[in-house]
Amino acid sequence: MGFLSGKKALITGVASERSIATGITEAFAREGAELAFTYQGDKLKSRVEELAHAHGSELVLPLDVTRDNEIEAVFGSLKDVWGGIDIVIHSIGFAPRELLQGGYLESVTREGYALAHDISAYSFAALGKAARPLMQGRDASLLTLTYLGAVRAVPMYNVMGPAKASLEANVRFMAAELGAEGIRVNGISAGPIKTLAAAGIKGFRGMLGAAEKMSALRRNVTIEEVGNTAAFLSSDLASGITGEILYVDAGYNIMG
Ligand code: 0WD
Repeated sequence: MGFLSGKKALITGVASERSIATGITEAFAREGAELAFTYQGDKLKSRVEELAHAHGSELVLPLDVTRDNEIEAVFGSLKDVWGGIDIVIHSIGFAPRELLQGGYLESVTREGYALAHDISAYSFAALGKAARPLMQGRDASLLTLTYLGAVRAVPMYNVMGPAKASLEANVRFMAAELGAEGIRVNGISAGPIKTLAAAGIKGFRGMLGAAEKMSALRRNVTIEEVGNTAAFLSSDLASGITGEILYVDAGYNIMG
């Protein structure tokens, strides 16, 4: 029996077989969680359905996190089918591509800044708000994915830096508020991994190369490693951990 057996988990952010959310799905399925998925846009529907079916799940729902009615519909469906929910995985981030090249002040715009923060940071609070009533009395967990650019001025990460800083502050504020209800809130700060979102960052190869050369383990991390950590953090094995940002970066952030 896996350490997530009996847990009902919603996984967002599957966009391809390389997505971090795909690595999380594999680990969750192996550990016995019951899964539901969301997809953004019709183009991704069949891909996410395929992954869901491979893990015995029929619960695949559309979700663009900029739309309140879609967030409401997702949790409405989960309430109908499951009654409640134990785990939400927020693996969503976005900034307009033009803002992820050149200098920060050179590229940033009011609209781009607002959109990056809406999709990458506010959406975690929005999912937390909607999930909260379904998580009562269940030792539940909310988990998001962040990056070192939240706390360091990583070149080219630009507007995503402030957006991830906001996301990490959300982890702390949400953890403080939801703790009394037995709901834990954490973030995983992953090292660079080649995914669709990462391909949008100019100079991403350089980030991968630097991590490989400079991390304590002298290599990059995999979606399987992030998936295993997500499974642990979302499980009752991590019952004493909340409000935390856990680095899964092969020890890059500790190096001088
Ligand atoms: O190096 C990396 N890949 C790292 C990623 C290092 C550290 C953290 N992360 C974070 C990302 O910032 C993001 O928060 O992990 C999370 C997942 O990213 P990923 O797995 O690297 O990227 P990807 O496979 O592209 O999935 C992110 C997905 C989107 O994919 P696309 O490529 O279509 O933009 O986020 C989803 C979408 O599926 N997404 C949305 N979902 C709902 N509503 C929205 C939206 N408005 N916008 C993007």
